[in-house]
Amino acid sequence: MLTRIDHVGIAVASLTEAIPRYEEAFGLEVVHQEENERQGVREAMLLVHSGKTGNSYVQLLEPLREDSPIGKFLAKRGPGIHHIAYGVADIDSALATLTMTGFDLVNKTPVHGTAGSRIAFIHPKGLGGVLTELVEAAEGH
Ligand code: MC0
Repeated sequence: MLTRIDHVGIAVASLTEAIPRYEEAFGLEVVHQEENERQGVREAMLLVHSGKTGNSYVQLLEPLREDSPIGKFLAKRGPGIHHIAYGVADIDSALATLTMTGFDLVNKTPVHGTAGSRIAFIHPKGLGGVLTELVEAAEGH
């Protein structure tokens, strides 16, 4: 079902401060930035690797408001790894399989993710405490 690690989502207080650290440390480049009002985030995607089954990124996430998943996470735990995201070729079929096997889905149907992707989150409690996202990337991403 999974085709790659699409991205690791990292909660930060400020993109302006975090982006140069990742650029300096690893020579990564920001290839996309976006504000996602529904998710309450401003995000930056830094390309790590391009492969046959798609790309892998570091995703830096800054909250748009305190009462958002990233805002609450920062207040509770401070900056750090917020979620892992796996690529899938067909997110509808992946969600149908997970529903059948009884996983607790945060999103029962796909919602809008970065760069036109279709995404869905699976609750951390069923996956070893790790908030997990599935990503069906848009063409060319
Ligand atoms: C909360 N918990 C986590 C967690 N966030 N555990 C692991 N990783 C995380 N990131 C745990 C808390 O410690 C707590 O555990 C329990 O979940 C409830 O926490 P809460 O603070 O009361 O939060 P809730 O229940 O209101 O929400 C948690 C939930 C939420 C995962 C359902 O954050 C959510 O819906 N996340 C999915 C959307 C999201 O994260 N959007 C931002 C990225 P205890 O043991 O104390 O009960 S958007 C994004 O990344 C997009 C744009 C993209 O990739 O394209």
